[in-house]
Amino acid sequence: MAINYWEEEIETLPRAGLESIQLRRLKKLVKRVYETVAPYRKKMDAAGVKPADIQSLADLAKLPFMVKDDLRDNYPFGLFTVPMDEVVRVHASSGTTGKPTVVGYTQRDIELWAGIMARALCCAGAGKGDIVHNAYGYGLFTGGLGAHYGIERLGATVIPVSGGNTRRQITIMKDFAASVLLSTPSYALNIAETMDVAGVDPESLSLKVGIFGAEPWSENMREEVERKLNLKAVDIYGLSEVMGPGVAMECLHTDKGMHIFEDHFLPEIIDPDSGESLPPGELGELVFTTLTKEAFPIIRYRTRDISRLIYDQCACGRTLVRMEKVTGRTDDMLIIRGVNVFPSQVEHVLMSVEGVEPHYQIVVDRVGNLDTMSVQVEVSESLFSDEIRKLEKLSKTIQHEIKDLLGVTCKVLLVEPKTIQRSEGKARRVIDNRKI
Ligand code: DLL
Repeated sequence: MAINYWEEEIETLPRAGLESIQLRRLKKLVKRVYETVAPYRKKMDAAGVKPADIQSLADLAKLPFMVKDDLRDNYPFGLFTVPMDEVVRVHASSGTTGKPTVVGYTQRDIELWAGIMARALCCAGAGKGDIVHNAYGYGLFTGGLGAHYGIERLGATVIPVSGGNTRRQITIMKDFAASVLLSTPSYALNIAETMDVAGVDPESLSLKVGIFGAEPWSENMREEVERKLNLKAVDIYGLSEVMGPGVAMECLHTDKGMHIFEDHFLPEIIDPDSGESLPPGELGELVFTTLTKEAFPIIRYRTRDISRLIYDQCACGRTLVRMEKVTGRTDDMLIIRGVNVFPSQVEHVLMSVEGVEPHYQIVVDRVGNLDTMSVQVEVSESLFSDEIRKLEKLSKTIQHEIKDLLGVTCKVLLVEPKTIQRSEGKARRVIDNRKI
């Protein structure tokens, strides 16, 4: 199989060359961020580190970490390094409570991202002439638009279908002879199931590869989706705070991890408890520093995703380090139908509703291939003895508020006071019955 590179020279650069590019970019970035963003300057001053202290890649460890709450504290645009009239786009993802985390892009960032996504698509063997069915959601989520610009940059044809209306998606995929499918892996399974019900034979489609990500998925799921959709399934990783989709991408020549586009995103693995850097190959929390982004660069961002870095030479010839499939997180973030949900956000909604007690439990399941979420919550004695109609109204209100804030539809079950098991330590807020 011919290997498809987007930027062969940089993707196959020996490590020494790559590291010298990384160091040059890192020094420039730290200086710029220190000079332009007060919250970074404050954090670096408190850690006693100045831009001039960064003389090697190992010096990165001297810099303070950034976490999701730093974005919340500077909501919405406080960490941008350029004036708003240079920001041409914003995206947002879930914050840990009421407010989303917001990221911004200059025109150059958007162009850079398109190029990086084109690289990622090439890893999956896609190119000009392909018809790409993009079922990632368009909107504040980075998936839809991020992939869209990359597909166009590649010179392929994009079908900007976004999520939902699965039957129509199947007709379009078939009639337009889509050769590449982009979606979350759970949505791909949902498509497969809907095809089965509708009696559509996967052989009648033209799909050759599926690029699935935005949520964890196992090797078993890969096998299932490959069989049911008659395609080769590859993994794509990314997060809004670092850019969006395309931070790392699996190639067709390995199933041992995704290549990180290291000339743009500098990875580290740390011990999530001590924050210490771990030696190559160890399992730990993934941390990223962006090296080229203008509007919203980020230094040492703790992703909370658990992975390890693989430095073996890949059969595809790319020298870029690989990250192992993400299997878990160090925090309690759930991904429900591709949407990131923090239990603290649900709590935030519940606590704003009168008569609701601070005792609740979130139950997540996978029914067929669809994630479902239900929230059980205690209501006060007086409310509970009220008429059914009032309770129904309350449960609808909660459901509506949750949908409004999180974008996820859930079932709400109001229960009598003292029915939810009390904790004897950490409350067990989430019961996740999915077997991924
Ligand atoms: O999910 C960006 C994306 C869009 C990636 C489309 C791939 C495809 P966020 O909404 O900010 O961004 O969510 C980021 O999703 O920290 C991981 O926990 C999880 N995640 C993303 N890709 C994968 C993957 C997009 N391939 C969060 N495997 C990340 C496992 C993933 N988890």
